Amino acid sequence: AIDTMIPLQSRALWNKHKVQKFEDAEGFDDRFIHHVETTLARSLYNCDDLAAYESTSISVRDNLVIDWNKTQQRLTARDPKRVYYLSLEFLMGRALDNALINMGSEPKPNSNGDELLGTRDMVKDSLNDLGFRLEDVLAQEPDAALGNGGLGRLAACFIDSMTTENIPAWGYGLRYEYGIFAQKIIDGYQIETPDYWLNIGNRWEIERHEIQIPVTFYGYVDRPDGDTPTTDPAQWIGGERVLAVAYDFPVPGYKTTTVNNLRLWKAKPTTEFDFAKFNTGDYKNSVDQQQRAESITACLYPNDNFAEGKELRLKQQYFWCAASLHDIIRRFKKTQRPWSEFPDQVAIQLNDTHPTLAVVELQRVLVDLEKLPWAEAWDIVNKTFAYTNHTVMQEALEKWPVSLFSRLLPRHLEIIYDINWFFLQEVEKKFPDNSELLSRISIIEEVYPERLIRMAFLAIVGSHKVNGVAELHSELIKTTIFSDFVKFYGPSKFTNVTNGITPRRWLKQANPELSKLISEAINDPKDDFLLDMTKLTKLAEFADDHGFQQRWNKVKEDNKIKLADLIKNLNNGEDIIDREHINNTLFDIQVKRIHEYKRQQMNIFGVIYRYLAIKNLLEQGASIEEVEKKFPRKVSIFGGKSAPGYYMAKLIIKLINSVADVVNSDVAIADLIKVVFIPDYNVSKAEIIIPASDLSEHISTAGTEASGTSNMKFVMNGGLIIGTVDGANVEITREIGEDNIFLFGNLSEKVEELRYNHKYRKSEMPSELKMVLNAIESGLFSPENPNEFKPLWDSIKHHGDYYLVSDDFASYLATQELVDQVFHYEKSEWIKKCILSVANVGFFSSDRCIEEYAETIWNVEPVKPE
Ligand code: F58
Repeated sequence: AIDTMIPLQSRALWNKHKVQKFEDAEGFDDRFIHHVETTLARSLYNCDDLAAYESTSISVRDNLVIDWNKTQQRLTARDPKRVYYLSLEFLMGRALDNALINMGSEPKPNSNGDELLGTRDMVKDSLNDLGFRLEDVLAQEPDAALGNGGLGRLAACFIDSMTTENIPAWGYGLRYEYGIFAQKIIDGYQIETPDYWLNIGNRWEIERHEIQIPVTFYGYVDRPDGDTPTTDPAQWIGGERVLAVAYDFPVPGYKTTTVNNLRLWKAKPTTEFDFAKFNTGDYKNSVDQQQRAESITACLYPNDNFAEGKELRLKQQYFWCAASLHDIIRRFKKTQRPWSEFPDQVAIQLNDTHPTLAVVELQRVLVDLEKLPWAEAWDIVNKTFAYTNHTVMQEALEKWPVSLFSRLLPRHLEIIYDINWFFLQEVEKKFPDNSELLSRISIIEEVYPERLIRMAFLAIVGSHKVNGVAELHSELIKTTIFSDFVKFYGPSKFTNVTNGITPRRWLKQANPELSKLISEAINDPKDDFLLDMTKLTKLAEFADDHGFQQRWNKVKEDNKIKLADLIKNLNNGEDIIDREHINNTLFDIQVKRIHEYKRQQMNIFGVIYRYLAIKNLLEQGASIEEVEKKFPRKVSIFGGKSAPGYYMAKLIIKLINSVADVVNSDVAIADLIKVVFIPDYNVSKAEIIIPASDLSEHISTAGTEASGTSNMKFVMNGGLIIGTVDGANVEITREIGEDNIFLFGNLSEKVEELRYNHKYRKSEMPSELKMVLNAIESGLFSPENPNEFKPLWDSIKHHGDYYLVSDDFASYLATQELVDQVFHYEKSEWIKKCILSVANVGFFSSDRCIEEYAETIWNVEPVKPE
């Protein structure tokens, strides 16, 4: 039932003053000036770009909020099943441009009636008339960088697609005051500086003062009826209490008026007062202690594929799970349905194991507070949750010490023990007398000096479906880390949903010129292909068309110029890239978090090899023209952050920058190679970098990259890929065709054997790699400190080469040679490959991905606006 707080006789008045969206330029101008003068208290005489950004954002937000309210009213009336996507990270990037693209429902004729204008173009013209350039206005917005990498960006693409698909969905996360750190490069080293993204306020969020949820930590468990079993209701008497305040971010969908909600929690002190402290005159201390509540949501942990076992991190997780579940349950209870219907109304998706405590918290609420029998409660829990795994790497799998749990969450620990006890009973029943299996599959790892809780196992046991994020990865989790669970549950609990990306941000917004060329070519003036990417297949008809190829290439060249401009700006106005030859310079890009498994070290070794080979040819008396035939022009572009405590990753960054210094200043090689490290890679830089690539590198050791999603972004933007047979590269190959991708290296089936060979020194290092390592060891790139990069060569030569660089290096170089050949001597073939790739990239839209989740895991239906 819709809220009826306003008396019936007052409603007419409300309806008479119904707030309206702006629909045209007039309406926008009006709203814009209104907000400049009232909300911002500025005027025509002191409105700068920042004020224009703020006023535009508030005006756009007004429209979104009107549709947001309508969406919520519709859902309250229809009360469908809802999806809750729990993610500790939402790497949203900027909101304004995306909102302008998404909310532009139907393009309308401009004032002369001679052109169809979407909302973005209309606002652009309006801002022009008002004295501003849209580009400058958009650039004022700081990135919302509440995530580390792929996992956080996936969550952002998913809420875009869930809204576009009209799925009743909520995102739940934390409102960190500090997002991922900003990266500075000083003398070639990464320096981290805090990202206080709220510095200029945040015009997109709506603070819900009225939604404040108390969350408890520490304390003890009380059993009112004496020594009852732990599966009976108990009372948790908490120690510390903090409040979770809701901050809402409206999420627009493309070509729909559905607006969903991303709800992020901020921690703040309760208003409870410590009288004991106050009475002893310790007022200041008592206030200070309360103030510490805020530290819970102060900071995003900056690790990528590494689990940090800090108490504050576990506090973040519980704080967020408790608040979100409370909110979900409150919404469910409004409808007065019986608890048995909870799983028909609620689907909760766990984005990795970070929200696994929600499983335990729901069981606690049902048993302790709602007094449901254990088994009945557990059945509800199990039907409600599903879990997505994003990695097979041991160091990234969360395990929490039992001792920490017993202090911070004593009742939850009891419940986990009971969940495990019932689970192991079932295992024992199915596989009697198999104590090895029991200890392998147990949620509790019995290791000295302390017992650990395996969160992934808890997530599996608490969920009805577990999915990997690409086919290869979903197979690997079944045969490696979760194989015992497949034995016990059978294979049907495990499934695959290959990742996807939103074409609104990653094609239309990042690459407007390519998007325009496509919509013209396939005769789709209203950009419906952004909803139905199968329409792109029509592009294949133009793959051989010489004129079309030239227009295609012109778009690429313009994007490369824009990237060259960005690089110039970041380099204090000094140009690194030779503008004259930009079209026949291959832009070779690897941008992603820096990690040994992603093998940026192999890429830079490849660059070093090329440099040494060129120097050798020149020394043997070859002319630069002759050398260029063998090693045509190439710029190697890197970007990405290292976790602050990840020594090897930081050393790789330093090596890239040191190589850049030597190579870029070597006049003898006459611009044949340039090396660029772009500092502070983030979403808004990605939107400039990705459309400019000729070739991008996705070269992880086979079996280590769960999916990768930037590989999809690069293909969607008309770039080719050099990659290993890993993650989603496999399916990209299947979709776009193996002629259109440069694959190399060992397959994942071989990895174990190769590692074994290294261990027993049965493998040879290829001569090219020897040459590279010798050069590094000679101090060529660190003359003042020849041993600076010792850990890098040691890890290959003496520590077993875990990431198998020496096994893949030769085929990597050979494949790079092939790349040069096609790019420089068969350019038309190259462009054809790019066009065919885009024509067949449709599968990787996150819309397809969300449809799969909705059908096979969530069992939810869209609710379309009337
Ligand atoms: C990434 N994981 C995978 N984790 O590495 C990548 O292959 C995949 O495409 C992507 O997820 C989406 O499925 C990832 O980004 C993290 O950043 C975690 C952050 C929190 C700590 C543990 C790692």
